[in-house]
Amino acid sequence: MLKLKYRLLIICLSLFSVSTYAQVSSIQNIQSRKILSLNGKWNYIVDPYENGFYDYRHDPFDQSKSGSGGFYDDRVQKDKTELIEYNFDLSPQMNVPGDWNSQSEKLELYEGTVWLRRKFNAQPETDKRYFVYFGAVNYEAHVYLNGKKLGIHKGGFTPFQFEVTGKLKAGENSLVVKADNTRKPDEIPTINTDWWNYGGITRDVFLAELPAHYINDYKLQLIKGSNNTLNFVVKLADATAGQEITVAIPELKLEKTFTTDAEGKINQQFQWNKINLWSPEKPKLYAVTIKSANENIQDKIGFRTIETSGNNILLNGKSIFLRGISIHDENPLLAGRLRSEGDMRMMLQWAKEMNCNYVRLAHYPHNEEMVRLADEMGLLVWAEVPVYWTISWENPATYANAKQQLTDLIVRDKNRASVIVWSIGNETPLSSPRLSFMSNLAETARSLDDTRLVAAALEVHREGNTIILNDPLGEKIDLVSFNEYAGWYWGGTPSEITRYSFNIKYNKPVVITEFGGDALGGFHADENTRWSEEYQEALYKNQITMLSKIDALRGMTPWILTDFRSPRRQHPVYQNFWNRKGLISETGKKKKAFFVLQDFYNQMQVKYK
Ligand code: GCB
Repeated sequence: MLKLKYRLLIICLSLFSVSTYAQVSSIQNIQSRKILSLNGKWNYIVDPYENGFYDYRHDPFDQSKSGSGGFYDDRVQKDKTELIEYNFDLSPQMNVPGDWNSQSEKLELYEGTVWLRRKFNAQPETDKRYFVYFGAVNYEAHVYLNGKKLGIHKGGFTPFQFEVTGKLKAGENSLVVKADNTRKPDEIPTINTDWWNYGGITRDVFLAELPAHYINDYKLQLIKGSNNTLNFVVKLADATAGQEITVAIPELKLEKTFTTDAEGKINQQFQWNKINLWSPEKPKLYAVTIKSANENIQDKIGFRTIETSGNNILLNGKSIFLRGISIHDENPLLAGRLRSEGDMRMMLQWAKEMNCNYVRLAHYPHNEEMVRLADEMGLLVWAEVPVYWTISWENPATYANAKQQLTDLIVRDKNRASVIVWSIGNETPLSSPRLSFMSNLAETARSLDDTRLVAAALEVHREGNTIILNDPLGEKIDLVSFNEYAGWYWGGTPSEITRYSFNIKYNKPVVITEFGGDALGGFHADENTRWSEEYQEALYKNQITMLSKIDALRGMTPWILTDFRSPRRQHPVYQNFWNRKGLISETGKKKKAFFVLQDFYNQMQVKYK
């Protein structure tokens, strides 16, 4: 009985302490703040039994009375009698940012806990606030500074930060992260996906030094439907009234000063007439400064409008065709998450070579740097959250998690002109709990940002030779956007698929979010032979013929730019843990179908000039 009481107490204490960790909302444009990079070599310990987290009764050390005992203490043996069964200093190192799977053969298929530690020096000043910022950790991160827990974060693709003011030491500090990429049914994504579950600290880590009343978030964008009215929003980290904030765009001779209200906020609209609008053809970005008495934040922002009208997508008021391709956050040549600007540029450059004006960054938020590059290179973006396949639709915690990831994505990327679509998910199976889950996500996206389109990659079904789209979620979103795999998973050989026609319930622009088929780069045969480049080429030709029958067709992002790693793809000759639907192979060679799509996009470019 006593034991049960004790256990209940521990559970209550642990719930209490989880909720008391300081959760701060995302700091906008971290790169432009005063930051110390904590990237580089981190020592790591692989911990499949979570030995550094639980004691031998499986109670977490960080919930014990002393709060210590775990690997986050980062202890070293003081004398020869002392027993310590771990040692970060003597453990191997890996690169951060970087997934662990691609850095050690032993970890290629590993799913579980790895502890990572970085030491750094700091000289904290008394009137400043300090934060550790993570671009992304997959999936669950427990973060400790100098042996004290800062907090927990779930979600593998969105940024988070913890305040360390008063916790940072002058001199050497030890930052320890327990990263756990175990797949679980109630998480976002769930246990089943078609991509590699890369674990670790996959994006930048910074220590940020900010003034006491720092600017936490800001937005500068055109309001919905206007090409000359700007909306300027600022949120200070605290409710300081009367702070003057100036927004300036020297090139436009624009300079305006506003004062924060009682909540520490500014939300103002004003007209400016000489703005050159951003488009893929002319990706005009303006140098923008946002200044307060103690801060000077630099950004590069483009301005454009996006809306739908009947079957058309209007960019800056003009009907466009989205010449797109889907992309995963993975470098096919080195098989790992994209690690640097060079990696990201390579992917987007390939899309440009295909004459794309649009990319689908599937199936989760990509790096902030990727979206900034799209801004710079002139590529429109579909940005997505990993609400993928069969999620736990009825679990409120799962919904809260999905909503948080969507919110963090929108908060992070709302100043990027390239982003035109917030996607709330991919191929989610019809049911009424799913419909309310997804409808609520759609509403969340709209309430956070009413200037972009909201969409999801839906599914179709068939009756005879008719492909039908009537998913009720179609009513709540702005595009008829769906995946269909005619010629690969169903519908016969590529030449047989042109018999299909479409029955689409909604009068909205149709954007095909996926079609495709696998081809092993360099394998040549006739066009009915699976896995050959000729099969994939014929599939693309016939898909284009079939899809061109849809009057409302306004774009597509075939699946996918490059081959990518997937544990679901096990054919020993043709797949070998690779999904081969790439138009570019894992050696960087363009397959035949690449040129079919390029040709089609050249025609569409002329048609929509
Ligand atoms: C899909 C999924 C995508 C898969 C693809 C495939 O429908 O959205 O994540 O990788 O099919 O290759 O089967």
